[in-house]
Amino acid sequence: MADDTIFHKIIRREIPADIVYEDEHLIAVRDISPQAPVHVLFVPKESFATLNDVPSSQAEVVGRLAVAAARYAKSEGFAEDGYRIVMNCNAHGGQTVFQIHLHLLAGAPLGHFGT
Ligand code: DGP
Repeated sequence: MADDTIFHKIIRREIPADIVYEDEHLIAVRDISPQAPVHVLFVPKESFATLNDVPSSQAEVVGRLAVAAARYAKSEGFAEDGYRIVMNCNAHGGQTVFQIHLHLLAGAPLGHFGT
């Protein structure tokens, strides 16, 4: 169901999670299977299964995720060293949870990809 993913359950406090930030628009939780020393997921409270489902009129939903990730990086002191943000979409993108979310990866040099 569109509003019954693992992230909706975390937002509703139905399952435990390591929540590092929350406001009226979004929640940020540590990834259960971290791919970097810092791996935090920024999830909007509005339901969108994939990035394909976000209309232009609601572009701020995605913008808020990116700005919240950058603010978190600054607050945790790794913004200067840098970080990566990623949003996977559908099968070829490797998306496994169908509520949009931004991955923030940091804490070590991540190397280049896609080249
Ligand atoms: P994606 O592949 O882009 O859909 O990323 C989904 C991420 O969600 C993946 O990195 C693992 C993470 N994840 C899956 N289940 C849970 C969970 O129950 N709790 C937390 N914190 N993260 C989860």
